[in-house]
Amino acid sequence: MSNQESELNLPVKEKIVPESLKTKTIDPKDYLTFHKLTLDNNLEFWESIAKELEWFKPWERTLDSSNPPFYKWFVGGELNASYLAVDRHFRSWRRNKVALIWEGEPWDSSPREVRKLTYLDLFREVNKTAYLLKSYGLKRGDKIGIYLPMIPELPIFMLAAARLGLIFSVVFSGFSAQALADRMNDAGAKLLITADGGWRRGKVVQLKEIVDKALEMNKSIKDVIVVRRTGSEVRMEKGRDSFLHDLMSQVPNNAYVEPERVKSEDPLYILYTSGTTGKPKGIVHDTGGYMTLLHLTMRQVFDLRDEDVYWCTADVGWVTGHSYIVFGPLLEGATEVMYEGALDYPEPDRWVSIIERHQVSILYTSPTAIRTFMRQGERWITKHDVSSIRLIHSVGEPINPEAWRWFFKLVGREQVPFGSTWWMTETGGIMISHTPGGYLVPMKPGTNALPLPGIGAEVVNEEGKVKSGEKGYLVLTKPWPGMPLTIYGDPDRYVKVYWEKFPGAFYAGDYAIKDQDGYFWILGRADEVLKIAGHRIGTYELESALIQHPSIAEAAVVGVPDQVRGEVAEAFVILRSGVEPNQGLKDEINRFVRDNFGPIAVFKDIHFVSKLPKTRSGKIMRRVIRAVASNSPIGDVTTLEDEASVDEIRNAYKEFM
Ligand code: 6R9
Repeated sequence: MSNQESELNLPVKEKIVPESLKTKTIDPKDYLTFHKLTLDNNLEFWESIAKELEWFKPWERTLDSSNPPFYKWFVGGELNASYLAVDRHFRSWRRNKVALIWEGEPWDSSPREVRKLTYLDLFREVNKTAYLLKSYGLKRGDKIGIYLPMIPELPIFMLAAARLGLIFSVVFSGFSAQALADRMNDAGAKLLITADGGWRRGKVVQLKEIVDKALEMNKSIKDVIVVRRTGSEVRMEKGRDSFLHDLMSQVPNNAYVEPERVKSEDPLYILYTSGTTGKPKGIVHDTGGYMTLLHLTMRQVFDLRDEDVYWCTADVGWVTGHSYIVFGPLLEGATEVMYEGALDYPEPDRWVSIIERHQVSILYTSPTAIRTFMRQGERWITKHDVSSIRLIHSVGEPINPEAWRWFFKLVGREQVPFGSTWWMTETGGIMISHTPGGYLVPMKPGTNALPLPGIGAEVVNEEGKVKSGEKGYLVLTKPWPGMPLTIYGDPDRYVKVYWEKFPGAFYAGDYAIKDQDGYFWILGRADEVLKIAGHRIGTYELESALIQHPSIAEAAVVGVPDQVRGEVAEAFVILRSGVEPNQGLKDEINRFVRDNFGPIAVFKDIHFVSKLPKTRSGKIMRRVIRAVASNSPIGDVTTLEDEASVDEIRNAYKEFM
């Protein structure tokens, strides 16, 4: 039973209303009355939000639902995401307002590396970069890949691509060559932007080397642009690779590139995310619907105002960074912090010092970060002044009530709204929050609270019946702006994965409970997807990485709870005949997976077994392995082919405990 479930079984009396913000709270019942109105008048509601953006051409049809589930929002409308995030502020009083406060990871460099970019700077950089991309002959609809560390060039390239109507696909810089190659192949990207290296915990990650390896497995990429970040020696391939600074010296300083008038339903980006089986899915997001949802959530969930300093601690390589570092805050003309490295480098209070030095007022972070801080101890926080913080949200996985209370006390000073926003790569933006509609509902530690205005969410059982107070599946009951257009290159899979289990509703893949107040408690994935330190990884992807090792014949991976990371992977492998199982081999396999998949693959352990529990049709029964690993009842095993396999897992487990 997870923490959330055990809390829920107690009568939940604890509803926290911060004293200082009482005026802005709303009774959940009143909110739900309003929420119902936004569902009953759904299109009118979304029109009223979309109207607040600047459109080159107004839309003719709010929602085209002629071919479900391939919904199209704001059809006929034309806009440009780069124009909205940059030009609009450049043309307003915000021209000299700071957009990005970027802080590099190296700590002892003097002066400390902090780069501030105003909206004017951003406008110049984005235009010059768009000019450069254009000189490669790229045109609207072409795909490019971006594999960069957390440096300002990352948002700048995304915005420059959007300006030209190019479809970009960012790959998290913690992924290794194979993962990068797979994504670039699937997207058919023509150009790749990378860096010589990136800083992580004081060490250089050799990104260019990884790119060179990936491109041995790719044919679509013809050109590579390399940003100089660490100054590492890199191999440059003639006719393919160029340094950004060399290219930029040819670009006029006052370059201006007219933003393309893209259609609302034109794709803005493809972002790969892990599913239950097979290769990662390329989630395609549109432009008009996506920007509309970001506008709503920045205004309401984050209550963003011009005087705020906003900081989202995610990496731009994941959806949280796409929506809540790049497009959301810039769309609203925010001043935001972007930090390059590890939150606890070189000391556990790096992140607190960032809050204090830049006077961060809105913080968006993750449960795994909070649990890490908790383990490091409160003295790292109390030695700094965090009183600038006025709002906190977390994202990525369920937040356990202990971690919530600890952070609420130490950083929230028991005064500020602190929510856990539920959403996913597919939804484009936040769906469920403690501050829906711009008002705070009383907080209950561990919950996600209520769906946003216009968003229909329910918990249903296997038959699709709505359930209150019982564990079931989370579904979204109405199309929403920001929803996926499709899975890139595989529309059938899009239908199958999300829309077939509960016809007419979007199946999120999460277990959830809706309580007596209508609050949602998202409990975790209902499928074979892991959230390791908030990073979404498919067990299948890790299994594929394992079986590429020459000593491994078969592999099964399950998720097991972890105090800090929330969840980690545990592997059970069958070795090829003649291979000796020993600790050395284990270490080597661990290294192999990290090298081939990326350092985010964290195994708690790797067990050597001679059989895996399988169904008679040969499918690995991960459920059985998970039950053994978590010491809970195995349940129905009538479909199991060989019961001895379970004993073996049990023994493997005991041996290494
Ligand atoms: C934004 C993001 C999506 C999965 C999702 C769920 C989990 C995210 C959560 C949460 C409980 C929260 N999740 N936020 N679970 N409370 N506040 O994380 O996207 O990487 O696609 O992952 O993350 O399990 O299904 P993504």
